[in-house]
Amino acid sequence: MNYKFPKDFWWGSASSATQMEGAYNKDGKEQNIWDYWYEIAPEKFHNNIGPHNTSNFYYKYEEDIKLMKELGHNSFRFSISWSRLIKEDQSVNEEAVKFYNNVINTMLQNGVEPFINLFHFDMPMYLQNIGGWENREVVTRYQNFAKKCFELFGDRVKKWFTHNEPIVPVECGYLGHYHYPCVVDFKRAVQVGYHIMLSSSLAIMEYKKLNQGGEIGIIINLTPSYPRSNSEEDLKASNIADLILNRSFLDTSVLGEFPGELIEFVKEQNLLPEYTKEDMEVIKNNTVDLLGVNYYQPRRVKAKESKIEEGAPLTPESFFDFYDMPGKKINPHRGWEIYEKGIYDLSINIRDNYKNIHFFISENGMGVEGEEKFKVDGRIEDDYRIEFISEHLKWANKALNEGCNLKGYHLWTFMDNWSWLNSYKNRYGFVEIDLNNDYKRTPKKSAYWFKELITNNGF
Ligand code: BGP
Repeated sequence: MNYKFPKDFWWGSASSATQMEGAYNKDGKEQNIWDYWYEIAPEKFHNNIGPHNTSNFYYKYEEDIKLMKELGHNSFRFSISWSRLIKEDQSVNEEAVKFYNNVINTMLQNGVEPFINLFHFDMPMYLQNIGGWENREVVTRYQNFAKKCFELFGDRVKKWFTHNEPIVPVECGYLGHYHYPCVVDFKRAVQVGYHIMLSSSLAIMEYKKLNQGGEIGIIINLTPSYPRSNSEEDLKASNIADLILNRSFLDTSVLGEFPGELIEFVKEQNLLPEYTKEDMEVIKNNTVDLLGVNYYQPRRVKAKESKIEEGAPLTPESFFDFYDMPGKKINPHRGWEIYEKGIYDLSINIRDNYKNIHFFISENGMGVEGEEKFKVDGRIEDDYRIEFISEHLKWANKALNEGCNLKGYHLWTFMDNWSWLNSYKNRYGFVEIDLNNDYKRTPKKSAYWFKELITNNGF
């Protein structure tokens, strides 16, 4: 064996409430932005498949958790649906409490540790209607939701995460048209980003008060920024991309402060959000215990060359251009670059610049369209996924050997799930879902390969 991992390494996978639960309007669940958006614009979703048609974990969680155990997983990250747990009148939905208790207890009975995330892009519609993350009141409502989750489940759950990919609601919802409310407005986006980070610190504060003996962190998608060249202009462009898209979230979570350079930039561009000194103190005093890092692709950057159209709104991309590096490896289905060494580079960055905090790869994965064509005797032979995972793990292993505090690896995702605008176009799971046959679960070849890897704790 060439690549050995430490004892107690966290092996497993991740998913999120909206993407896997189903039962979108059952047992007291209220609407979130995805349910609403699908209702008003179903044509935006690939093949018109919305969040109403997910893998039905709500009804099949026992079968799924047993399968996780059979496949050797020791941990699984999922999220609690805010709009399922807390009703518009702010009371707790007891049906939801029952469901999440059942899930957590079943996981513990099967030796699969629950890692719970509190926000995975799923703002309740009753809160979006009062401004969503733009409204400071929603930050307080999130703080109450987080506290309630700790009180209800924290006796058994010892790994908590405040947010998944805090940049995404900002970038896709307020700097693009990929998440509701589809606004392009840099100033509003900065306010949203600031409030999300504040909400994270407030949740950490609540967690610490309860002294439940677990750990709390955040999950950030790090896209290491690589400049086209070492020219001053390219380096500057790459630095600004890193500052806005990575460090806004990473520095704040781990070091308790927004980078000075970022504050300067925001002031210069007249983008300063509304904030208070008290809130900045909360951010300073409530940093994370651990970090989840989602890694899919790097960001190749060059100095701005393209012209900004007259009247076009200001966005982060007003300050840099993407560099289409010749010869780069691409996943043709998702269009994302595959650059395995990125996992090593970001690990070294965390070791050297972020207190060598302990972290794990909380998402990494390969979305593939049309996987049925790889079926042999009823099983998808996804050798490309095995190669993808093992090539990333080789670099993760090197990072470990060089002193990085890496604690685990979770694949996105356990079973094929519904994904935002792409619905089921690209499949990521260890386990195939048959949409035409009551969401029947069938493990792919990679699931058995991964099982063996976990059994040997290496490959
Ligand atoms: C991450 C999200 C996941 C998941 C994944 C794959 O950014 O945390 O929710 O969707 O990306 O992306 P996609 O499904 O868009 O291909």
